[in-house]
Amino acid sequence: MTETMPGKLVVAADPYDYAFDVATTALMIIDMQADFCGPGGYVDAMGYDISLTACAVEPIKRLLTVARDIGMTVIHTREGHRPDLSDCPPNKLWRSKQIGAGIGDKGPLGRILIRGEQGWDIIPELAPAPDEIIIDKPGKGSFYATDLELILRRKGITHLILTGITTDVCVHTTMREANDRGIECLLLEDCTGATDFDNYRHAIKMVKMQGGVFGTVSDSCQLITVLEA
Ligand code: C5J
Repeated sequence: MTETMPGKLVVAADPYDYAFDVATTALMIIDMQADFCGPGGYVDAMGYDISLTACAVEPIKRLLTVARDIGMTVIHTREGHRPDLSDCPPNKLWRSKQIGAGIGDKGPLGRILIRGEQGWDIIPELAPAPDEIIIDKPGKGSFYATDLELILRRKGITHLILTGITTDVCVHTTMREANDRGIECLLLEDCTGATDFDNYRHAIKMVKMQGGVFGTVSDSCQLITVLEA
């Protein structure tokens, strides 16, 4: 690891370079579940092109290997609901049914977005290691109705490197929630994807507005170069 600022690692990013310490930074891998990027999952059932979300798998995998090697905190999230749907807001439920992929309905990977089902699981390529944190969330944001904030505070994490899917929904919501809590965020554009390419592009652009309204944007190659230097 190279220090290019006193006591800090710095990765080139847009609209500002991202300075961080490994000890106070966590790699967040958001919702890399079969329901969001696998054949037969929720996104597939809605008729979207899963190659637009699955494209994040390989870059995240490479970065995860490096993060594990250097001992960076890794946090995985999973969106999903209890089998009785008691934690699924009615508006989320009826909208999913309206598009033909009802939460809780049976699909090729089990009941859609239900905890414990095959589609809800994180894909094997990115399976969490036993010591990694997993946050189960009922909503789009990773802070809502979870213990994420408490865990970050306990671990002294002040910086989050965001990866996962989908860029415009769960990644963006989490980034906004984190940013409002004073957490310095870096989004890696090759480690994320959306169900619509224009939404992906615009979600990245939105982060960069106003001098970095939600944080800053780089890619995994630039980050890995800094981490391995
Ligand atoms: C969505 C997510 N898109 N993980 N969830 O419903 O972004």
